[in-house]
Amino acid sequence: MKYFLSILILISFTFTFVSAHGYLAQLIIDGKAYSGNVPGAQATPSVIRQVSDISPVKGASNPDLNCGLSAQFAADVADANPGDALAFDWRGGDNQNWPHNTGPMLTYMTSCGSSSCTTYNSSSSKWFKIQQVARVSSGGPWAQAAVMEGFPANVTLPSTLAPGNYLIRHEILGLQGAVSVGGAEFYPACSQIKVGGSQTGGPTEDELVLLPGAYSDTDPGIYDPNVYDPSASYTFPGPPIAAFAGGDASGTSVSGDASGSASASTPTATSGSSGSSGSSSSLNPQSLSKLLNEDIPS
Ligand SMILES: [Cu+2]
Repeated sequence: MKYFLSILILISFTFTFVSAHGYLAQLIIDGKAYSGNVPGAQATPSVIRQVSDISPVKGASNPDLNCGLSAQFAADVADANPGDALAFDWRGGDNQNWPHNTGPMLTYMTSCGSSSCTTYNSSSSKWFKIQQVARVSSGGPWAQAAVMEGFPANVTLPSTLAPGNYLIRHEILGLQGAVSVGGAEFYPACSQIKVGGSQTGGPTEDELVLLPGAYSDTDPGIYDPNVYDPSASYTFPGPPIAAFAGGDASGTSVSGDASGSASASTPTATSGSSGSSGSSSSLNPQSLSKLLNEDIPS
C-alpha cells in the first residue's frame, strides 16, 4: 500500500510537470531585446501584449485565440525592418524552460492600419502567415523541442514586407494531448512592431484569415492521433504561407536540429498541404492596409 501511494504521488508529480504551461517572455529583433510582462503581473511598458495567465487557449473558436488569454494592449512599439531576424523566447511560468516539445510553431501578421498598434483591436483583423515549422526533419524532433531546451524560436521578417504598423503573432501549438479532439493547447502571443523601409510586399486577399476562424478542433494538425509517430506527416492548420513571404515551398526544410536553434530558414517543414500557389499580385502599402482592415464577408 505504501508503495502504491508513492507511485500515485510520483504519477501526480509527473502530471503536474507535464501540464505546465508558459508565455512569451522576450522578443529579440535584430539583436535588440524586448521583455514581455509575466502573465497577470503588474504591467510595465512592453511591445508584447500581456496575457492574463500562462495557461493555454483551449478550443479553436475561442476568442482568445486572437492574441492569447485576455491579451491587453501594450504601451510600446518595436522598430523593425524587412528581413530582420526575430527570436521569440518562450518560458515556463516560473521562468523555467518552456515545458513542451510536441507540436508546430506558426507565425502570422496583421496590419494595424495607419496608426500605431498600441490601441489596435485585432479581434476582427485579417492575418497572413509568414512562417511555420513542424518536425525539423522527417522522423526528427519537433522544432519546439529546442525551445524546451532553452533556445528561442527564430523567424525572419519577409524581405519584401511593405512598411507599416503590424502585429506579429507567434504561436506555439502544444499537441501533447492532441490525440483527443479538443486536446490541443494554443499559445498565441502578439507583439507590436513598426516596419520601416520601402518594400512593397504583402499578402493577397485569399491568403488572409480571421483568428479565431482559420482553425477547427478537428483539423488534421490540431486533432492528430499520429502526433507521436515520428514518421507520420504533419499538416499545418490555417492558410498557406503567403506567397510574398516564401509560400509553401515543397519539401522539408530544416536548419538546425533540436539541439541547436528552433529555426527553419525556409518557412516549411514536413508540410502536408501546399495550399494555393501562383498568383502573387502584391499590393502597395495603402491597399494592403485597406485590405487588412476590411471585414471579411461571412
Ligand atoms: Cu502546457
